[in-house]
Amino acid sequence: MTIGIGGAGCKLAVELDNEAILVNVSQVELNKVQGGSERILATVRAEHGQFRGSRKNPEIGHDAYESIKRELQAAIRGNKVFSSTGGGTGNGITSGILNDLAKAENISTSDKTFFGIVLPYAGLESSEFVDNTIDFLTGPLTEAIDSGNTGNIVLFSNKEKFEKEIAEDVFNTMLIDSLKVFLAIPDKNEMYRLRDGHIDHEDFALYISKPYFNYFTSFDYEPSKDFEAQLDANMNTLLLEPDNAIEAMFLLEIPQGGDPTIFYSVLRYFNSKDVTPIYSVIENPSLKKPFITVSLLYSRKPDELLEDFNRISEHHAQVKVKKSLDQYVPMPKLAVNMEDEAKKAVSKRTDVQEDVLATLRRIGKL
Ligand SMILES: Nc1nc2c(ncn2[C@@H]2O[C@H](COP(=O)(O)OP(=O)(O)OP(=O)(O)O)[C@@H](O)[C@H]2O)c(=O)[nH]1
Ligand SMILES: [Mg+2]
Repeated sequence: MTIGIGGAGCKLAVELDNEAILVNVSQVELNKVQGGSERILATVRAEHGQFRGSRKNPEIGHDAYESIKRELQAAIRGNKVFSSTGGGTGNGITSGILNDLAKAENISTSDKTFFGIVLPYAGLESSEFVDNTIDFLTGPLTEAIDSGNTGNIVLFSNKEKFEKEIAEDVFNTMLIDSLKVFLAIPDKNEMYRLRDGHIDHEDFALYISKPYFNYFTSFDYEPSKDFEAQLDANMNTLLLEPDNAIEAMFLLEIPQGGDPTIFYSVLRYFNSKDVTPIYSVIENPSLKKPFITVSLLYSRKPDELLEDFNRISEHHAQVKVKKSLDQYVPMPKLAVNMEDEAKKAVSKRTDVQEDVLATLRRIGKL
């Protein structure tokens, strides 16, 4: 099941799933969305009926969350949530969800929620959108991830939409099409002739239940060329840039009768990064060239997340983001992909013990 929250969230949710549940504080906005199934109107204290949005004020969205909290907490379990961080409704209601998740105990793998979140392009969007995003990234999002209670989080960026002047509906289709390629991995694994490895629905469900940021991309793979160079050249510009992978997954599709051993060089690349990916090599008869879909799970601390957001901003907006960045004391980067490293860090650095423990919890070692 898919749940869309606020203007952008609802439009993206129906793009993925025509049966999506739609949530807003404005009846007008809910009526405008084509498709979807149930509509949930969250209550705000309005004098003349609920026809307006949260007017870019996350406090209004957050207040409204209280009225639908129980319903929403049940609905999101094991499902996908789409939202944006710029406005008041998506930001406020999603912050409420994340705050509650951060406090929750024992959320099972199958109950974890997958989040798709749209970030504004700070270069051309309003300063309220930027400020709301900074609060969201450094507050509720980070805390929920640190609690280990979310599933994967995909950070979509509106940068390309504004820079290339793409129509909103066209851009939404681009975002969701890109996500669909990643989500198709277990179906393709099941549908096509398997040549090596395998990623079944259970493996995939486990992967997307991990509390990390998920970056994915896909491209025609040239086995004779360096994999890392191809990965760099085929960045998914619809997503925030990833950090070093903690875990990874890839699906390599080869033409009928193609050489299945070309996946070893991809495996060797990940090995050189201390990552052991799960993978599947299948034969797709409709292909002329090998095609690869890669996903990386990575972790970010609040100041690093803001830096990523800053990197996609224009100069005048960067100054603003930088001011917020300065509020964060930079901490040495922790090696989160190895238990030993993390333990070493705990014993050496008593001052950052809490951060390391949060990291350990996040990677499932505690
Ligand atoms: N990619 C994409 N971004 C959108 C879309 N609609 C709005 N946005 C972006 O989302 C942010 C604004 O959030 P909305 O989702 O419109 O706001 P909301 O959550 O409904 O909150 P309020 O309107 O303030 O009640 C801005 O960064 C917009 O550029 C959309 O259809 N696609
Ligand atoms: Mg709105």
